[in-house]
Amino acid sequence: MTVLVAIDGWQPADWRQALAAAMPGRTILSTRPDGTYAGADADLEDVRYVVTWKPRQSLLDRLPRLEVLFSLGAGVDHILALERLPPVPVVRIVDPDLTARMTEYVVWQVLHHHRRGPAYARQQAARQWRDLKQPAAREVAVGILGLGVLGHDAAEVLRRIGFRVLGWSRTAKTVAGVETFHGEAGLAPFLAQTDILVSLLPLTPRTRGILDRDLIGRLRRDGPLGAPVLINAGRGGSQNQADIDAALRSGALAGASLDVFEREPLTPESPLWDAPNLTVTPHVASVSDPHALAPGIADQIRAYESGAGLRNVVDPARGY
Ligand code: NDP
Ligand code: OXD
Repeated sequence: MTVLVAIDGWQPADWRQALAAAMPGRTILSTRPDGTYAGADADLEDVRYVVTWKPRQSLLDRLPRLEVLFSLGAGVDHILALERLPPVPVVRIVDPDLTARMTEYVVWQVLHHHRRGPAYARQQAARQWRDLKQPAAREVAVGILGLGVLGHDAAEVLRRIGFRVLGWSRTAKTVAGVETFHGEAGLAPFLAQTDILVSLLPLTPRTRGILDRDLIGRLRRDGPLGAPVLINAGRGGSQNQADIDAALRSGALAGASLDVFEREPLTPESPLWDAPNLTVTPHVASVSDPHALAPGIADQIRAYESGAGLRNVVDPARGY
């Protein structure tokens, strides 16, 4: 029951090593760092599990006995976009390590804008000593698009810090202390009350391009920050970068933080690098750490082989 580590863009060797430590005695094959597999078809015949980030279609087509695809990300758009999805369950990462890292990022960026980080950085560069008006957290509403595993945790921590927290999801949700909205009908009232918008949405046909000029124009405009702020750590395909750039330059957005982009890496020519009050991070809001995540994947494989069901299986029709 061989495991194949099929990774494009991250370090396959780190994952192979971490999985070998978590599943001693198991044959573990892996791709080269460019995502290609150098071995023969015969090696691949016993592959039952693929552990993957951005798998190559040509490699998946060579696995006659594949039983489960494990995504190394919480997001599975990189798998569901394949031309021929193998007819096996797709399991995504849900893990306290990944969740805690994302909550750190969201809290970091919310506080950065709330505590006037971009303005103080400019003042420091100009050697200026001047205090700026600072609202209390309770006066600021943080709206989270996507109240799933990651959105839920970030909402709870932000609420404990004192922010008013709102959340939007596809289906109705109850989260203590969080004002929840759902579906198309819930979007307008959610946006109209939001000062800092955080997107933790998966990329699906319904969420593609949702963070655009129209949505920005529906955010609360008379809030304590002067204009709304946008933070996207979900997927770049959900944002219209030209609209965000224009909104930052016109003042329709007071600031933004983007960890994900329509095309990654963001090219050196992109105007976003110079957009005012924008923080750019290179898709690192929550990295998948091999040593933290490999034991959970190994446990799932052992449970599956002993007849227990798989957890965190994605619904391809829903898209996440
Ligand atoms: P979940 O599947 O647990 O949550 C997704 C949430 O989005 C759910 O609340 C879901 O609603 C909501 N949602 C989906 N589609 C819609 C829609 N059309 N309208 C309204 N709400 C919608 O995912 P996670 O929280 O684990 O992860 C979220 C995303 O974060 C991942 O898909 C990935 O893209 C991104 N991510 C980014 C990372 C980074 O480093 N930048 C790292 C990890 C993840 P409902 O609850 O009703 O199903
Ligand atoms: C993920 C990611 O989906 O790292 O986990 O983007």
